[in-house]
Amino acid sequence: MVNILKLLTVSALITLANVAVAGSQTADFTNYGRQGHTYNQITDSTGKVNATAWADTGGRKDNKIEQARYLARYYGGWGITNRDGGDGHTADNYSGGNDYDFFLVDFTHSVNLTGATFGYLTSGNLGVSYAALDESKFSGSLTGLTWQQVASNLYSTGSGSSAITRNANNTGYFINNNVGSTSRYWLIGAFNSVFGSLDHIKHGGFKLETVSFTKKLPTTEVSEPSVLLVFGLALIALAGRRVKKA
Ligand SMILES: [Ca+2]
Ligand SMILES: [Ca+2]
Repeated sequence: MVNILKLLTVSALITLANVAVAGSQTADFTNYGRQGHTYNQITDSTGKVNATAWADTGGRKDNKIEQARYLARYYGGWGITNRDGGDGHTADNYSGGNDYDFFLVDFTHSVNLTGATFGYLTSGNLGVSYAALDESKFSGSLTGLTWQQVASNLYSTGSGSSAITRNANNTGYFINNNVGSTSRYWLIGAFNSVFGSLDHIKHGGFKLETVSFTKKLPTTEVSEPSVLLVFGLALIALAGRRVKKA
């Protein structure tokens, strides 16, 4: 009986822990593709979240967005090389004509983007910008738009910029506490002030490893009745144990 009680108590605690983090998920891109090879689109480890790359390298003023030349996986994660000459490997905002390299992440259902991790960062204080695209207006392609248009409420339901917290070994992460919007389509890229300004942020770039998100509607992987059931069984076991002792 004591063993059953322990088992049920542990089960109840694990169940509670699952409920507490239910809905928080991570799209991990680190195992997709081959290091050093180039791609137009990448997919996370679940096969459900896709990402493409974009930059403002088009148009006469070099301000119109078009798909980047390629995505490539490096030791520190995924980088973007845009269509302007001399652009660096990172998703950046300073090389190759100071264009802004962005990942467009397609989640297949509406989510709230809650953060991202980066396996490589350039030096200095860096920022990341992000936007939830309006599902009812966004066609699936950014071609021909400007970042200003994307940031406006014509295409975005919410956007912002955050400083990247730097870890050891040039890695880092950001946590998004600003945008409550949900969308199937999220942009995440090198800091661009049209999405929200930041103090003391220098130009730079990153290589992306994962993005974190929560589903639009809270989904509990373990339903509430089953939590009650496990607790109920634990209580019955406890009661049984006390009766035996008495
Ligand atoms: Ca780049
Ligand atoms: Ca440009």
